[in-house]
This record gives sequence, structure tokens and C-alpha cells, in this order.
Amino acid sequence: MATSAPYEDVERLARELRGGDRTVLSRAITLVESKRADHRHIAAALTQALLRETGKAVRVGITGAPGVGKSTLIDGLGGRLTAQGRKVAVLAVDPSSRRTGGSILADKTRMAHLANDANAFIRPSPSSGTLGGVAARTRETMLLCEAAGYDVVLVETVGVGQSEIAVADMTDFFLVLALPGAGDELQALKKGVVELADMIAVNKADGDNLPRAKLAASQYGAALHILSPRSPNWSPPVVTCSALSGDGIEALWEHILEHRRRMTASGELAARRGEQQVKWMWTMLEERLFEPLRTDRALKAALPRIEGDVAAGRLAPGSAVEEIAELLGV
Ligand SMILES: Nc1nc2c(ncn2[C@@H]2O[C@H](COP(=O)(O)OP(=O)(O)OP(=O)(O)O)[C@@H](O)[C@H]2O)c(=O)[nH]1
Ligand SMILES: [Mg+2]
Repeated sequence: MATSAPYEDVERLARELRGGDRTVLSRAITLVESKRADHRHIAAALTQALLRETGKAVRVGITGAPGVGKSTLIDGLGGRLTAQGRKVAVLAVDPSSRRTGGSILADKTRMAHLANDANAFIRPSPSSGTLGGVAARTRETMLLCEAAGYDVVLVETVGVGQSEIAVADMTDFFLVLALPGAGDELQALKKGVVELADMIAVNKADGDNLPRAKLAASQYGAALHILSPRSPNWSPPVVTCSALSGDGIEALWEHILEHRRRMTASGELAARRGEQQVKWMWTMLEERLFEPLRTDRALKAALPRIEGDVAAGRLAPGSAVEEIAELLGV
């Protein structure tokens, strides 16, 4: 790595990235994931330089409970898309620690076809940091992938905490996967997530599961009916599919393309992306402003005493804030 092109040469890195070289793409992603201030600076210059090349991909967010079949679906769908000549990037947002260590291996073995597909690029979730930070890095990675010529970006998130919202905020289409089953399945899906959904797909609709999958789909359909849709031009469909057998996967993609046609025609796609850009500006700004709170050494050293004093009633919370602000020089 020491002999590779210097990071400082943003123009060169941008040029090489446009050429679609995967090694360069990986290197650029490592740069945007870096916490070093100088890297951060170059990463910002790089995304600015690539601004015109970004935004061309179909961006799809995919969420659902652990084990629902997200990766299997992505493997199957992605494979179909690369067979049609598309270039597919697969990213993940997983701020929890359950992926650290074996993450690359886990994601790649679960996407066995795509992992060996020259037209697919799989990048696991940045492994540490706050949700805001992890998601912001993933979003920047998405932009780099677009600049490198990937025209479909699939972002997987397991949906812990607020990660679905972060993924919905960086994609054009938000797909919620659900499991077959009757009754309380609906309760298992968080209401806020259903409200974000552009489509619900009941996966594992195969074998003995098929009748239960159809039943679940009709229940979700009824539930969605009550909610007011996100867009006047789109009622989120509820479908069944089998990521394993491939049944329904083609139809799934057709819905995504139809949504895109309608959102483009109505101007909503451009509007949604514009709003997302501004939201991301704020997310990244908050990240940046909060950074010293997590990393400042003097503050770290003083915090146990300050918190102890506040807890014991010796120091008013307001005075503690003043003291902390002074320590940080803000
Ligand atoms: N029968 C059946 N099994 C499936 C289907 N899709 C996935 N599976 C199985 O379900 C298990 C979990 O699949 P994954 O694709 O790893 O699920 P995931 O949602 O990505 O899981 P996490 O990333 O851990 O949240 C695997 O054993 C798959 O083979 C399906 O359509 N039908
Ligand atoms: Mg997975």
C-alpha cells in the first residue's frame, strides 16, 4: 500500500475511479471510512470532484429481521441484474457489533454468486462508530460506487435501532422483507418501518410456507391500506417471493422500475434526493460537531468527576455543561 498513488492527488484518484477499477474503488472507500482529519478532508474533496458522476444509480434499501433472507435475495436479484449487463454494488449499514471480525466473510459467503461476479462489488458495513457515522460513510461509499460505474446500489440493513431510517434516507426505493406467518407477524414489524416501505415482500414463500406467505401478504396489504402512502403516485405493493428459488424476484424488480418511472415523471425522485442531500449535510455536520465529545482527552479525563458531581447534586447540570464547553473551547 505504501507505494500506491498518494491520496493527496484527488484529481488522479477521481480519474482512476471513473475508470471503474475495483482496487481504486476499494482504496477510495477506505479513505472515506477513515477517521483521520486529513483523510476526511480529502474524502470531501473527492466526493465534490465526483459530484457530476454520482446520482445515476437505482438505489434500493433492503431491510427485514435477522435471517429473513436479505442477503439471499440480494444475491439472486443482483445476479439477474449483472446478467442483464448492469453493474451492481452491495453495501450494508450495520452499526451493531455483531458483524465485527467475520463481517467480510459472512457477507460474502451469503452472497456466493455475487461474490464471484466481476460486475458486482460487495462492501460490508463500516464496522464501528455511531449509526450516523456508519450511515454517512455508507452513503459516501455509494457515491463512489456510482462514480465507478455501478448503476444499481443495494443497501442491506438488519434494522436495529434507527438504521432503517438512515438507509431509507439514502435510497430511492425502500424494500421491507417479511416472513410468512399469520397473526402477530404484523406486530413484529415496527410501524415506523412499514410507513417507510415502498414495497413489502413476504419472503420464503416456498414449500410448506406458501399458504402462510399468501395469508401474511394479504394481512400486510390490509394494514398498508389504512396508512396514508408516502407518495400520492405510489401505493406500496405487497408481494410474495422466494429468494431461494427465485420465484417472484423478477416481479420485484419490475415494481422497482415502475416506481422509478412514476417518481421520475412526477418530479418526486429529484425532490426526494434533494431533501436527502440536505438531511445528509446535517447528519455529517452533527457527526463532526459531536466528534470532540467522544474523542477529546481532557474531557474524557474530567468526565467521571463531572458526572459524579452532577449525580451527587454538587454540580448543577447547567454548570457542568459550561465547564465541558470551556474544556472543548466551544
Ligand atoms: N426456504 C427459504 N429459505 C430462505 C429464503 N431466503 C433465505 N433463506 C434462508 O434463510 C437463511 C438466512 O438467509 P440470509 O439471506 O442470510 O438472511 P439475512 O436477512 O441476510 O440475515 P442477516 O444478514 O443475518 O440479518 C439462510 O439459511 C437462507 O438460505 C427463501 O426464500 N426460502
Ligand atoms: Mg444478511
